[in-house]
Amino acid sequence: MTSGPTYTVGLMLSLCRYPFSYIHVNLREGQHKLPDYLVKNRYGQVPALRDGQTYYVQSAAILEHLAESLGKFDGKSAFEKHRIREWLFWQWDKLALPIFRLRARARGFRQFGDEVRNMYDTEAKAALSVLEHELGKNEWILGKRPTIADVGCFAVIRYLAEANIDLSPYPNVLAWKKRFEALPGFGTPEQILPMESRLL
Ligand SMILES: N[C@@H](CCC(=O)N[C@@H](CS)C(=O)NCC(=O)O)C(=O)O
Repeated sequence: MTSGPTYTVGLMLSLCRYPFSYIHVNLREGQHKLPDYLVKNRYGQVPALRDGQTYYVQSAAILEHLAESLGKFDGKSAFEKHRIREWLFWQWDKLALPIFRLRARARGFRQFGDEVRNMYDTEAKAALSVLEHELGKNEWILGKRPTIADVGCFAVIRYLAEANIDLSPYPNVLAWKKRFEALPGFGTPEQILPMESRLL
């Protein structure tokens, strides 16, 4: 099973046409909790991005780092950068959490009862309604062009089916998803994350 946060980073690099090496960390074997990995990511999670001598962690923070250093999908003003950050915080708080939890349950990685499942389902649909409303105003989250706010949200929406959530009641989100998938450099998790190490 691919990691959604890791896909976020791989997708961004792919959209930026920036070649990267990929080292697979096997979560089932607990490699992410071993001392040599914790040096890279103190939170004991994937992904970790090495750029020069520095390891960057937390996918939303990595998106900001890449947007700034590669000069792509970034905000063009301090205000736009602020708006993007708002969306990235919201995306983790309201969108990613319920969807990734439902996906993990469906794939057998987490166990919880129907009451909790229904709670996450309601939360996920409430977040989708927010996105649906915003995407009714513009083609992209911030307006006329895609930014890392779209990349962050897309990398979650991509996994909706695995969370057993139907996107058809959200036509604006569906249209935006199709626009996103047509961007140059786009790839699915399976295309971008090889699940085995690939060095440049
Ligand atoms: N907020 C983190 C979430 C990362 C995350 O949840 N990674 C999962 C894999 S999809 C993980 O490493 N889980 C193992 C754990 O948390 O112990 C990010 O965006 O990088």
